[in-house]
Amino acid sequence: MSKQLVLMDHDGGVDDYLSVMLLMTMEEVQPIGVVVTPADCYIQPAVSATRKILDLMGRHDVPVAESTVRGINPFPRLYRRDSFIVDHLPILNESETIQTPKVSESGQDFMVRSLQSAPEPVTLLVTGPLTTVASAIDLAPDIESKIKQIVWMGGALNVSGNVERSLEAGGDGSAEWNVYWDPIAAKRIWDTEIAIVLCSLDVTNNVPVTSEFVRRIGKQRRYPLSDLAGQCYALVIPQDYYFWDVLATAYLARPEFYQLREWETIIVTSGVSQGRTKVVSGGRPIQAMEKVDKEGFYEYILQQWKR
Ligand SMILES: [Ca+2]
Repeated sequence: MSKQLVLMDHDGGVDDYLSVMLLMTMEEVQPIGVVVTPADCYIQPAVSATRKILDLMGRHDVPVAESTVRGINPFPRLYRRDSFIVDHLPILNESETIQTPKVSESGQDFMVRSLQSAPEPVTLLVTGPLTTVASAIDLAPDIESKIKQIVWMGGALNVSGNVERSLEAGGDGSAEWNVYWDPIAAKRIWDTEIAIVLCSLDVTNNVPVTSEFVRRIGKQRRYPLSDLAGQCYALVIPQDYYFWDVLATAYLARPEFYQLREWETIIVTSGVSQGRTKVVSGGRPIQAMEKVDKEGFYEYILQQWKR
Protein backbone atom coordinates (compact mmCIF):
# COMPACT_ATOMS: atom_id res chain seq x y z
CA MET A 1 0.00 0.00 0.00
CA SER A 2 1.42 3.38 -0.96
CA LYS A 3 1.61 5.97 1.74
CA GLN A 4 -0.58 9.04 1.74
CA LEU A 5 1.44 12.22 1.08
CA VAL A 6 0.78 14.82 3.75
CA LEU A 7 1.88 18.44 4.06
CA MET A 8 1.23 19.82 7.52
CA ASP A 9 0.52 23.47 8.27
CA HIS A 10 0.36 24.23 12.00
CA ASP A 11 0.32 27.42 14.03
CA GLY A 12 2.58 26.71 16.97
CA GLY A 13 0.15 26.09 19.83
CA VAL A 14 0.79 23.33 22.34
CA ASP A 15 -1.47 20.84 20.59
CA ASP A 16 0.14 21.69 17.26
CA TYR A 17 3.46 20.27 18.52
CA LEU A 18 1.61 17.21 19.79
CA SER A 19 0.04 16.86 16.34
CA VAL A 20 3.48 16.96 14.72
CA MET A 21 4.54 14.25 17.18
CA LEU A 22 1.56 12.11 16.27
CA LEU A 23 1.81 12.63 12.51
CA MET A 24 5.46 11.57 12.45
CA THR A 25 4.64 8.24 14.10
CA MET A 26 2.11 7.24 11.43
CA GLU A 27 3.06 4.28 9.26
CA GLU A 28 0.26 5.18 6.83
CA VAL A 29 1.61 8.63 6.01
CA GLN A 30 4.57 10.16 4.19
CA PRO A 31 5.07 13.72 5.48
CA ILE A 32 6.60 15.99 2.83
CA GLY A 33 7.07 19.04 5.04
CA VAL A 34 5.83 21.13 7.92
CA VAL A 35 4.84 24.79 7.53
CA VAL A 36 4.45 26.97 10.62
CA THR A 37 1.89 29.78 10.37
CA PRO A 38 2.48 32.66 12.83
CA ALA A 39 -0.89 32.58 14.60
CA ASP A 40 -1.13 30.86 18.01
CA CYS A 41 2.58 31.38 18.69
CA TYR A 42 5.62 33.57 18.31
CA ILE A 43 7.12 32.35 15.09
CA GLN A 44 10.79 31.94 15.98
CA PRO A 45 10.34 29.63 18.98
CA ALA A 46 7.54 27.81 17.14
CA VAL A 47 9.77 26.99 14.16
CA SER A 48 12.64 26.10 16.47
CA ALA A 49 10.50 23.80 18.65
CA THR A 50 9.10 22.08 15.55
CA ARG A 51 12.59 21.36 14.22
CA LYS A 52 13.76 20.08 17.60
CA ILE A 53 10.77 17.72 17.80
CA LEU A 54 11.63 16.34 14.34
CA ASP A 55 15.22 15.89 15.53
CA LEU A 56 14.01 14.01 18.62
CA MET A 57 11.96 11.73 16.38
CA GLY A 58 14.81 11.12 13.95
CA ARG A 59 12.84 12.82 11.16
CA HIS A 60 15.32 15.41 9.93
CA ASP A 61 14.36 14.39 6.41
CA VAL A 62 11.20 16.51 6.82
CA PRO A 63 11.83 20.20 6.03
CA VAL A 64 10.27 22.99 8.09
CA ALA A 65 9.18 26.32 6.58
CA GLU A 66 8.21 29.60 8.18
CA SER A 67 5.10 31.24 6.78
CA THR A 68 5.15 35.04 6.65
CA VAL A 69 1.40 35.63 6.33
CA ARG A 70 -0.53 37.88 8.71
CA GLY A 71 -3.93 37.49 10.30
CA ILE A 72 -6.67 39.95 11.17
CA ASN A 73 -7.44 39.13 14.82
CA PRO A 74 -4.32 38.14 16.81
CA PHE A 75 -4.29 35.32 19.35
CA PRO A 76 -3.85 36.35 23.02
CA ARG A 77 -0.24 36.70 24.15
CA LEU A 78 -0.94 34.32 27.01
CA TYR A 79 -1.58 31.52 24.47
CA ARG A 80 1.23 32.53 22.17
CA ARG A 81 3.94 32.49 24.82
CA ASP A 82 3.57 28.70 25.18
CA SER A 83 5.77 28.47 22.09
CA PHE A 84 8.68 29.81 24.17
CA ILE A 85 7.99 27.27 26.92
CA VAL A 86 7.89 24.28 24.58
CA ASP A 87 11.05 25.43 22.79
CA HIS A 88 12.84 25.43 26.16
CA LEU A 89 11.70 22.03 27.45
CA PRO A 90 14.77 20.06 28.61
CA ILE A 91 14.11 17.02 26.42
CA LEU A 92 14.29 19.24 23.32
CA ASN A 93 17.57 20.84 24.33
CA GLU A 94 20.00 18.02 24.93
CA SER A 95 21.83 18.93 21.73
CA GLU A 96 23.52 22.23 20.93
CA THR A 97 22.51 22.14 17.29
CA ILE A 98 19.38 21.48 15.24
CA GLN A 99 19.67 19.07 12.32
CA THR A 100 16.20 19.39 10.75
CA PRO A 101 16.49 21.96 7.97
CA LYS A 102 14.55 25.20 7.86
CA VAL A 103 14.01 26.07 4.22
CA SER A 104 15.07 29.54 3.06
CA GLU A 105 11.86 30.37 1.17
CA SER A 106 8.66 31.42 2.94
CA GLY A 107 6.12 28.85 4.09
CA GLN A 108 3.65 29.87 1.39
CA ASP A 109 6.31 29.60 -1.35
CA PHE A 110 7.41 26.25 0.06
CA MET A 111 3.80 25.06 -0.03
CA VAL A 112 3.50 26.05 -3.70
CA ARG A 113 6.74 24.31 -4.65
CA SER A 114 6.04 21.16 -2.63
CA LEU A 115 2.59 20.75 -4.14
CA GLN A 116 3.73 21.47 -7.69
CA SER A 117 6.51 18.90 -7.46
CA ALA A 118 4.49 16.21 -5.65
CA PRO A 119 3.98 13.08 -7.78
CA GLU A 120 0.31 12.84 -6.74
CA PRO A 121 -2.29 14.96 -4.91
CA VAL A 122 -1.39 15.71 -1.31
CA THR A 123 -3.48 15.85 1.85
CA LEU A 124 -3.08 19.15 3.68
CA LEU A 125 -3.36 18.78 7.43
CA VAL A 126 -4.05 22.28 8.74
CA THR A 127 -4.20 22.79 12.52
CA GLY A 128 -4.16 26.59 12.46
CA PRO A 129 -5.75 29.33 10.33
CA LEU A 130 -6.04 28.82 6.56
CA THR A 131 -4.07 31.95 5.68
CA THR A 132 -0.93 30.24 4.39
CA VAL A 133 -2.97 27.87 2.22
CA ALA A 134 -5.02 30.76 0.83
CA SER A 135 -1.85 32.73 0.15
CA ALA A 136 -0.26 29.76 -1.65
CA ILE A 137 -3.35 29.33 -3.83
CA ASP A 138 -3.30 33.03 -4.69
CA LEU A 139 0.38 32.72 -5.66
CA ALA A 140 -0.23 29.64 -7.84
CA PRO A 141 -3.88 28.76 -8.51
CA ASP A 142 -2.79 25.57 -10.35
CA ILE A 143 -1.90 23.91 -7.03
CA GLU A 144 -5.59 23.45 -6.26
CA SER A 145 -5.57 20.29 -8.36
CA LYS A 146 -2.64 18.94 -6.33
CA ILE A 147 -4.57 19.17 -3.06
CA LYS A 148 -6.37 15.89 -2.42
CA GLN A 149 -8.21 17.24 0.61
CA ILE A 150 -7.80 19.65 3.48
CA VAL A 151 -8.26 18.14 6.93
CA TRP A 152 -8.79 21.22 9.06
CA MET A 153 -9.18 21.81 12.75
CA GLY A 154 -11.50 24.79 12.68
CA GLY A 155 -15.02 26.08 12.94
CA ALA A 156 -18.03 25.60 15.18
CA LEU A 157 -21.16 24.50 13.34
CA ASN A 158 -23.90 23.83 15.87
CA VAL A 159 -22.11 24.80 19.09
CA SER A 160 -20.76 28.09 20.50
CA GLY A 161 -17.41 29.45 19.41
CA ASN A 162 -14.34 29.79 21.62
CA VAL A 163 -13.17 33.37 21.09
CA GLU A 164 -13.94 35.12 24.36
CA ARG A 165 -12.26 38.25 23.09
CA SER A 166 -14.79 38.57 20.28
CA LEU A 167 -17.49 39.08 22.94
CA GLU A 168 -15.55 42.05 24.33
CA ALA A 169 -15.37 43.41 20.80
CA GLY A 170 -19.15 43.17 20.45
CA GLY A 171 -19.16 39.77 18.75
CA ASP A 172 -21.88 37.18 19.33
CA GLY A 173 -19.59 34.35 20.53
CA SER A 174 -20.07 32.18 17.46
CA ALA A 175 -16.50 32.35 16.13
CA GLU A 176 -13.86 29.64 16.43
CA TRP A 177 -10.26 30.87 16.77
CA ASN A 178 -8.74 29.41 13.61
CA VAL A 179 -11.48 31.00 11.53
CA TYR A 180 -11.50 34.25 13.52
CA TRP A 181 -7.75 34.86 13.07
CA ASP A 182 -8.41 35.29 9.35
CA PRO A 183 -11.99 34.69 8.18
CA ILE A 184 -11.19 36.07 4.73
CA ALA A 185 -8.63 33.31 4.17
CA ALA A 186 -11.15 30.70 5.33
CA LYS A 187 -13.67 32.07 2.87
CA ARG A 188 -11.01 31.97 0.14
CA ILE A 189 -10.69 28.22 0.72
CA TRP A 190 -14.47 27.81 0.91
CA ASP A 191 -14.59 29.40 -2.57
CA THR A 192 -12.46 26.59 -4.02
CA GLU A 193 -13.53 23.08 -5.05
CA ILE A 194 -11.14 21.40 -2.62
CA ALA A 195 -12.61 18.61 -0.46
CA ILE A 196 -12.74 19.80 3.16
CA VAL A 197 -12.93 17.53 6.21
CA LEU A 198 -13.63 19.65 9.27
CA CYS A 199 -12.67 18.82 12.82
CA SER A 200 -14.81 21.48 14.47
CA LEU A 201 -15.61 22.30 18.10
CA ASP A 202 -18.76 20.19 17.67
CA VAL A 203 -16.63 17.05 17.91
CA THR A 204 -13.63 18.32 19.90
CA ASN A 205 -15.89 19.50 22.77
CA ASN A 206 -16.48 15.81 23.48
CA VAL A 207 -12.80 14.92 23.77
CA PRO A 208 -11.19 16.79 26.70
CA VAL A 209 -7.64 16.53 27.94
CA THR A 210 -8.33 14.98 31.36
CA SER A 211 -6.13 14.56 34.43
CA GLU A 212 -6.63 10.83 34.05
CA PHE A 213 -5.20 10.92 30.53
CA VAL A 214 -2.19 13.02 31.56
CA ARG A 215 -1.47 10.61 34.42
CA ARG A 216 -1.75 7.64 32.08
CA ILE A 217 0.82 9.13 29.76
CA GLY A 218 3.01 9.84 32.80
CA LYS A 219 3.09 6.12 33.53
CA GLN A 220 4.87 5.55 30.23
CA ARG A 221 7.31 8.46 30.55
CA ARG A 222 10.30 6.19 30.07
CA TYR A 223 9.45 6.62 26.38
CA PRO A 224 10.78 10.02 25.22
CA LEU A 225 7.67 10.90 23.22
CA SER A 226 5.39 10.12 26.16
CA ASP A 227 7.63 12.21 28.39
CA LEU A 228 7.43 15.18 26.02
CA ALA A 229 3.69 14.78 25.43
CA GLY A 230 3.05 14.53 29.16
CA GLN A 231 4.99 17.75 29.78
CA CYS A 232 3.04 19.55 27.07
CA TYR A 233 -0.30 18.38 28.46
CA ALA A 234 0.71 19.28 32.01
CA LEU A 235 1.34 22.80 30.73
CA VAL A 236 -2.26 23.19 29.56
CA ILE A 237 -4.11 21.22 32.22
CA PRO A 238 -5.17 24.39 34.15
CA GLN A 239 -7.07 25.52 31.04
CA ASP A 240 -10.23 24.05 29.61
CA TYR A 241 -8.29 22.08 27.01
CA TYR A 242 -9.41 19.64 24.34
CA PHE A 243 -7.77 17.40 21.76
CA TRP A 244 -8.38 19.93 19.00
CA ASP A 245 -5.46 19.55 16.59
CA VAL A 246 -4.52 16.05 17.72
CA LEU A 247 -8.06 14.82 17.05
CA ALA A 248 -7.87 16.22 13.52
CA THR A 249 -4.46 14.60 13.00
CA ALA A 250 -5.49 11.11 14.16
CA TYR A 251 -8.11 11.07 11.39
CA LEU A 252 -5.34 10.57 8.81
CA ALA A 253 -4.38 7.16 10.20
CA ARG A 254 -7.62 6.06 11.86
CA PRO A 255 -10.55 7.34 9.77
CA GLU A 256 -12.58 4.38 10.98
CA PHE A 257 -12.79 6.04 14.42
CA TYR A 258 -14.83 8.92 12.93
CA GLN A 259 -18.33 9.39 11.61
CA LEU A 260 -18.53 12.18 9.04
CA ARG A 261 -21.57 14.16 8.06
CA GLU A 262 -22.06 16.60 5.21
CA TRP A 263 -23.15 20.16 5.95
CA GLU A 264 -23.72 23.19 3.75
CA THR A 265 -21.91 26.13 5.30
CA ILE A 266 -20.69 29.67 4.80
CA ILE A 267 -17.87 31.63 6.45
CA VAL A 268 -18.97 34.93 7.98
CA THR A 269 -16.20 37.46 7.36
CA SER A 270 -17.51 40.61 9.05
CA GLY A 271 -19.95 41.94 11.63
CA VAL A 272 -20.88 40.47 15.02
CA SER A 273 -20.47 36.89 13.75
CA GLN A 274 -17.06 37.47 12.15
CA GLY A 275 -15.28 34.11 12.16
CA ARG A 276 -18.43 32.00 12.30
CA THR A 277 -18.77 28.82 10.24
CA LYS A 278 -22.50 28.96 9.70
CA VAL A 279 -24.74 26.15 8.53
CA VAL A 280 -26.81 27.56 5.67
CA SER A 281 -28.85 25.57 3.21
CA GLY A 282 -27.30 26.00 -0.23
CA GLY A 283 -23.89 26.88 1.25
CA ARG A 284 -20.57 25.27 0.45
CA PRO A 285 -20.66 21.51 1.13
CA ILE A 286 -18.07 20.20 3.57
CA GLN A 287 -17.64 16.99 5.53
CA ALA A 288 -17.51 17.46 9.30
CA MET A 289 -16.50 14.96 11.94
CA GLU A 290 -19.73 14.16 13.73
CA LYS A 291 -18.71 11.50 16.24
CA VAL A 292 -15.50 9.82 17.30
CA ASP A 293 -14.65 6.62 19.11
CA LYS A 294 -13.16 8.45 22.07
CA GLU A 295 -11.67 5.43 23.84
CA GLY A 296 -10.20 4.15 20.60
CA PHE A 297 -8.64 7.57 20.02
CA TYR A 298 -7.11 7.79 23.53
CA GLU A 299 -5.69 4.26 23.20
CA TYR A 300 -4.30 5.03 19.75
CA ILE A 301 -2.33 8.11 20.78
CA LEU A 302 -1.04 6.46 23.95
CA GLN A 303 0.19 3.58 21.81
CA GLN A 304 1.76 5.79 19.13
CA TRP A 305 3.71 7.78 21.71
CA LYS A 306 5.10 4.65 23.33
CA ARG A 307 8.42 5.20 21.63
CA1 LIG B 1 -3.37 25.04 16.28
